[in-house]
Amino acid sequence: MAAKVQRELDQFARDVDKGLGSKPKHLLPQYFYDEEGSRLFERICSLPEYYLTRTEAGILAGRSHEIIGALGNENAINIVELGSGTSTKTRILFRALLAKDRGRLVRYYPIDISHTVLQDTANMLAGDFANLRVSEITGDYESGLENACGLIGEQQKMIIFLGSSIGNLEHDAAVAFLRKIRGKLNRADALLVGFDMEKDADVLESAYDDRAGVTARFNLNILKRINGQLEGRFDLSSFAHRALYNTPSHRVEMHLVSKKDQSVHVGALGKSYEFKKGESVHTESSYKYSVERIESLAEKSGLQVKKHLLDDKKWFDLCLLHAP
Ligand code: AVI
Repeated sequence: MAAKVQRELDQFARDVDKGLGSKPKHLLPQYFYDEEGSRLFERICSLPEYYLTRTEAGILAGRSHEIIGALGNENAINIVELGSGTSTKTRILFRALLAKDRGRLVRYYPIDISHTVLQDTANMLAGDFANLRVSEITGDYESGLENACGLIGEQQKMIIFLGSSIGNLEHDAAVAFLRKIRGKLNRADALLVGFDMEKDADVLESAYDDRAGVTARFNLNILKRINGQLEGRFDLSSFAHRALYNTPSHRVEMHLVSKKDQSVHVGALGKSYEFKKGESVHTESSYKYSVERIESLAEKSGLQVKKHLLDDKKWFDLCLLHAP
């Protein structure tokens, strides 16, 4: 375990050095999620401006029969969730699955990198749903998927990837990721992916720059993490959070903008990094989709869209896919 922690820390150090040494500077969004970052992200999900979570939950609640319909009438159903976190939205699906046919058994394989969150969630779910069997899998998406599919064998399954997490992947990475999933899907299986749709720049930008400043703290937390884990000397008050919708690239970008000329030392790297006043560090891209671009992404990944489940405003698509 100690060796694993050290390996992760070394990788963090290499990624920070590479990102801050690049032009333009960047940091990888995966590093938002330490304990504090994960807590802040949970808060973001219930902010009035961050419509994504409640819109997706609304689709799950209102269209659950169509989602369940993709699974046929098996007595036992396998659900694999990538990046399950606290499984809050997935509960909506369980309620529908287990209420519709009380004799049914659902086997749930939540995959997440946080072992503690997984265990707490698994215990709570097992207490709340009698016919739910939870086999939690700690790990990254790839190894987790491999494990879950090994346990499920040839039985029918649905793989779910909610929350518009696909939007944090660049196009080629999204194709590669979906191709990996495609390789695990049999004919009767289904894939459910949450895509955030393109909309007014104002709506998008306030979703990533809320009035209470929670997203700003979430963004700045990456510098706090460098301070805590890599002996960084970032003064958080001399960087500003910025969110903008890059229309031609179809993505919301988050940046940290230096408020002054400054040099910041990172002890673990034995180096200082220079920032010009107004210079920005790109910390996250959140891609927004259209129905056409979802279909083209599916096609490039060897998948086919079975159904687009959109809310009334067409702000979010919970897309059902399968392997043709
Ligand atoms: C996790 N991911 C889908 C979120 C998003 O909307 O891109 C992360 C996030 N960043 C700022 N707010 C939320």
